[in-house]
Amino acid sequence: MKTKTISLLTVVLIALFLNINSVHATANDIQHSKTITIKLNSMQCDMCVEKVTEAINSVEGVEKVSVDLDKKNATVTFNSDVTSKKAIEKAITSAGYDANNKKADPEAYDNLSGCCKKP
Ligand SMILES: [Cu+2]
Repeated sequence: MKTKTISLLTVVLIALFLNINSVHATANDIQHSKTITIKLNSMQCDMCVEKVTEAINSVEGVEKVSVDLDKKNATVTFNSDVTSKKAIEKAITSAGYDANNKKADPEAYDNLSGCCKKP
């Protein structure tokens, strides 16, 4: 009987410990997760959306990307321990698109399809 009580207590303690740990991990993730909006003024069409999304997703540490063609911006959630706004902007300009006040890489821009170039 006594052994049973102890083992039950152990199970409860382990469960409690695991629970505390997972709550802690979640709080930690939120702390290091950052969401920013990047202006994408040179985007023209759905192909641009695809390319920009792909470029942002290729950055290690990016957790969530949503590119809006009408608003001409991207909402990006990333782990600020792994990457930065600057690194994400660089990935976009390297793909041939303007990102915030940073201009597209001219060579990458030249290689874009005609429909993706500024009118
Ligand atoms: Cu396009």
